[in-house]
Amino acid sequence: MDAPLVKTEVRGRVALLTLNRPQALNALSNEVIDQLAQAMRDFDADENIGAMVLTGSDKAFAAGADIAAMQGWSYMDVYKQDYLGGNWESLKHIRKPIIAAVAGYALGGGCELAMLCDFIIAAENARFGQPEIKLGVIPGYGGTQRLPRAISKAKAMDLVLTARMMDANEAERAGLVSRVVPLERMLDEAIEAATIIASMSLPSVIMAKECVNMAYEGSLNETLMFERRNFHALFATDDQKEGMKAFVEKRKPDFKHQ
Ligand code: CO8
Repeated sequence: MDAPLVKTEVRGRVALLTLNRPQALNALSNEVIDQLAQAMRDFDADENIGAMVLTGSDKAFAAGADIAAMQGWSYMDVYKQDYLGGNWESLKHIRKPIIAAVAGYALGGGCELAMLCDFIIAAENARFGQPEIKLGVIPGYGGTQRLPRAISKAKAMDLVLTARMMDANEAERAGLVSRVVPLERMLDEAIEAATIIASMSLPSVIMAKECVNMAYEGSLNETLMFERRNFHALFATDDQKEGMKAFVEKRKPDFKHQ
């Protein structure tokens, strides 16, 4: 049997997903994304999992969409299969938090996949870029939309139009990544962060993720109301009672995730 293109492992309440196509620097083919989407859907539905970490290899998180596969495609080929829709698009509907643990290259679709995750923890050797323009195309998986929201129009234009790469420190200064750590620390750092998230009340974690994402998707008036209504809704959970009672009683909460 062929090795899986996405390896999975469970550590406590955290699912670790590792892109596993080293010979092509984890280039994202439809097959890779199909396996990734299936694994993420399964973990999303698994009540023993509270958060996920997505990573690649030390050399590449993912060096982009699979150029070898795309090179011969016509307009009709990509239009009819709705390339980058389907399972590609489905990843944004995963409700549990996903941390991208990025080492090495995160280019093109690889950078876009990292941005689709909820936040990025980068190793010092990480390099981010949207070099599609060198191939005669443009980013097609959120690069022209998520990058300016993450790092400002000026820097996004710079990266998208010149195809230059940004190192981990520049990416942190620009706000694309939340933490930069030495390579050997990266996975532990991401798993520890995911473990903290997974220890929180799952309904409040999911609502927090939805509310932060709404900040990018609607007008301020709508999204502030969305936030307030979700805040109100959490008062219907047992975990809100437990969390606040535990604070008053000066002890750790015992969340039941309901
Ligand atoms: N697709 C297919 N194969 C790839 C890709 C890729 N994106 N990137 C690397 N590979 C392959 C190489 O062809 C090579 O294979 P082989 O050994 O059989 O020749 C192997 O991986 C190792 O790569 P290199 O020998 O090139 O390794 P280097 O260390 O010399 O260079 C680089 C590393 C700089 C990362 C270089 O490989 C590179 O420039 N890769 C392409 C980067 C790129 O242009 N990415 C954007 C792709 S386009 C894209 O993502 C489209 C976006 C639109 C939608 C996105 C949806 C995901």
